[in-house]
Formats: sequence, C-alpha cells, structure tokens
Amino acid sequence: MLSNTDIQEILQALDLDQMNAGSSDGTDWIGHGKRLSVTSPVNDTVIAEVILAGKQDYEQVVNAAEQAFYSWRSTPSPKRGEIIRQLGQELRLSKNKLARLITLEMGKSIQESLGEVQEMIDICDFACGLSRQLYGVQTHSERPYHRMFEQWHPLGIVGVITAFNFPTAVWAWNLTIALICGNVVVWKPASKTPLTAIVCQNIFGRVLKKNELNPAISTLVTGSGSEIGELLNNDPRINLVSYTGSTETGKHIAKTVASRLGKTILELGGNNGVIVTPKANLDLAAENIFFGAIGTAGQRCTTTRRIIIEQGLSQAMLDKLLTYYQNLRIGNPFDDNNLMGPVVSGQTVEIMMQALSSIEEQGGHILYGGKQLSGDDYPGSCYVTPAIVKAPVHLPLIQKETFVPILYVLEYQDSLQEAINIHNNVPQGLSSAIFTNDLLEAETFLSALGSDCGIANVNLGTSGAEIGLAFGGEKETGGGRESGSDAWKSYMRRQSNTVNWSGSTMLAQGIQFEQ
Ligand code: UN1
Repeated sequence: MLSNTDIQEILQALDLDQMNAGSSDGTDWIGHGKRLSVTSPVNDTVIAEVILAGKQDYEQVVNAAEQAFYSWRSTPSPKRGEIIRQLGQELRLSKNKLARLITLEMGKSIQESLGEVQEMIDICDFACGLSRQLYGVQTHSERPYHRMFEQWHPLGIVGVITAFNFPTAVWAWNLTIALICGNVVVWKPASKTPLTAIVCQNIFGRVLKKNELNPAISTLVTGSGSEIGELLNNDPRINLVSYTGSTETGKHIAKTVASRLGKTILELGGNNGVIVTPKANLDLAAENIFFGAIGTAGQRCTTTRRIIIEQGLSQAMLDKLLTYYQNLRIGNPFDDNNLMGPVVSGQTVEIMMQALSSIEEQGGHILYGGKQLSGDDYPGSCYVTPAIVKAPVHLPLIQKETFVPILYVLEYQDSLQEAINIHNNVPQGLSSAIFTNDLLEAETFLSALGSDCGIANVNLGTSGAEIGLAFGGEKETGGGRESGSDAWKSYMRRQSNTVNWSGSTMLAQGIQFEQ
C-alpha cells in the first residue's frame, strides 16, 4: 500500500514542499492566485498544495520569456541542441523519481510512467540530432546570377498547454523541438498534474543555470484553462499555442487564436479503431488490443476504443479478450504486478458509469466490466473494471471520445471496404490499426482508400507510438503534428530568399521596365 511516509518520500526526493508556488519566470517561483489541492487518485488523499498564477504572475512570466527569446534566437541551433542533450541526461538520472511522481499524481502504472519518462529522454536525443538538420530547400532561379533558397527562423514564444494523461512527455515533445528551433516556451500544465510540471521546470532550470543561460527560455504558469489558458490564447505575444486535450476546448482555442491570426498545433480527441480481418493472427490482435484498451486506464489519446471485426471471428476474439480482462490485475499502480491503476478522478468514474448506462439505453450490451471497485485491494475510490461492450455499428455514443476504459466491439459482414467505412465513420481521426497477414488488405488500409487517421498501423496497436514519426491526427483531432519527422516545421517561420549577385536589375517573368 501507499503510506503517508511513501508519499512524503516521493515529494521530498524531488524537492517538493507541502505548499508550492506553481509558476516560474525561470528565476523565481511565484503565485498570487487561488490555492489548489492536489489529490492523488491512487488513494484519494491530498498530497500537496499549489498556488496558482494570477494575472500579474502571467505577465511576469511572459515578459521574462519575451526577453529570453532575444538572446536564445541567435544561439546557434546545435548549441541549443546541446542544452537539450543535457536535459536528456538529467532526465536519465531522475527517471525513477519522476516516474513515481507521475504515478502518484495521475495514477498510471509505474511501468507506464517509466515509459513516459523514457519518451522524454528519446525526444531529447531526437531533438539534439535534429538541431543539426533544420534543412531548407534551395532551387534554381530563372534569372542568371541569382540564388534562391528557403530558411527557417524561430517563431518567438510557444505556449504549451498539456493534459493530465501524459503530464510530462507532451511537454517534452513540444519543449525540445520548440527550443532547438530557437523559440522559448511558456508551459501551462493540466490542473490535475501541477507537481510533475514544477519538478520538470526545476530539472530543466538546473541545466539552464549550469550553462549560464537566460532561465526564462523555459517558464511555467499554472492555472485554469478559463483564466490562464485564455490569457495565452488571446495574447498576441504568444506566436504559437500548442494544445493537447479535448476537441471541445480545442475548437475554442482554434477560434480564439485564429481571430488574432496566431498559429496553433492541436492534438485533440481520438476514437481509435482496430480492424481485425479473417487473415489476422488473432492472438497477436488480442494481445495488442488489450494493451491499447487498458494502457493508462483507457485515458490515452491513442487508446483503442473500437474493434471492427469480421462477424465470424467476433466470438473467438471476445473469448480471448475476456480471458485477458478477467485476469487483469487492477490496483495500486506502484505495485509492479498491477497493469492498471485508478482512473484520474471520481468525476471520471462517474462519466464512465453514465456512459455505460446510456450505452445500454442505446442498444449496446455490456459484456464485461464497468464496475467501480472497492475493498482491501483498492486504496482509493477511482478503481474500475474496464468494460467491453458489444454494440450495433450505429450506436450514437460510439461517435464520442469518452475518455474512460470502454472498448466497443463492432462487427462487419464481409468486405474490407465495409470495415474501413465503419472505421472512418467517426468525427475523430487520430490513430488506427489493422490486423491482417494479407499484403493487399494491409496496403488498402494504408492507402488513400483506407484509414483516414494521422496514424495507421499494421499488426500493432493504436497506442504507444515512438517519437520518431510525427504525432497527431485528422478531422476533429485537429490536424496538428508534434514530436518527430518534420513536425519541427510548425514551430518555425519559413522565409523565401532570393539573392541577386549579377550587379544589374533583372525582373522575373521577363518583364521589361526600362525608361
Ligand atoms: C497522448 O495520449 O496524448 O502513442 C499521447 C502513445 C504515446 C503518446 C500518447 N506515445 O500512446
């Protein structure tokens, strides 16, 4: 179990106090707003308090960030990459401690928290290498003795708004790429997870201090979306807002930032489906669906929420999944034996129960789970059994991303095209997968006729993406891309350059303009 002494140890190992100022301009910790009690979903206890930012704190942070940008933008990119390399080293040293805090604050299994910190380390390595590869194209001018090329310059201040479910990795994706591109970052973490944010700010702060850099390159402002989020969204000094969270809030942010013609990167809701065809290895499919549906207690953007399976296979798949679900060890997420911890809050438990009752009203059939757990094995009130629901294809709730562990099993009759149509018939478009050993089916799924998602996998699940590729999705997922590949381009402004080294005037398109 998790004693108060354990909690104190986790907090003290990372220099957290009982009461913590939640914002930092890089130099000072500040907070003039309300007090927030941080409750652990592991055992429902208040683990610490955080003082949120007031408007003056926000101003102090953004003013400092603006000043820091002026020096950081002219630091050579490989030197910026070196700072990120050092951040990666610090994270390696703090990996266990930080993972324990993530688990304490939001409840994911310790294995998954370790994975999250590893994801931060991986993106540091990636960004460090990328800092020497911010390539622009060059092409040939139609005019003699002219040179044409494109360059990439930093945008300025990047506002990063993150969600509770990946409280540190999503910050790291944004921070590392934004920084090597020459931007500075103002981070607004989720109100559920301010403690991990304070620790990350401290860890990176130490790196900046050691290198005698302006510490306001990376700043933190903790507060609600309606107060601090709104300040960021409306502030013309924030050149890019990168938001991870719900589609509803994402739509609001998109409108607000667009009204001042600012830029956004949006990584919003997913409703991720897996197609299983008669050519699939069913064991492989079941194993991957299990992790995809259960990981982070069904609270990843990439969580597997729908299986679209050929009707003849459905019972065999359900039998396999039921065996996995029945043997699933749920409980204290610090215990390595448990694969699933609590969901993040009592409110989430309620959302799940409400969703399950409307599913039944709408004609779905709960095959397994969907119960709140209590008793000695469960140190708090946020433990649930994940649910498997057999549902008609047109069940209205399937169109929504309910951010809880409910897996829908949908059947298709015969053709792959029918399965793809069912798969694509939701408003969201983040991640998707097909299980098949048939090359033609796999290629169809990956083609323009196939999955309409930002991520499409063959013979592996919808969640657990590596950092090397761009991460994000289409439709109501928002269209933004973060992390690897050339996602860095969204954090920079493109400049087209032409240099005339002929010594005389030559107009393009052959225009004559002589007196
Ligand atoms: C998220 O849930 O917002 O692919 C991010 C994954 C992780 C990242 C998830 N690498 O599941």
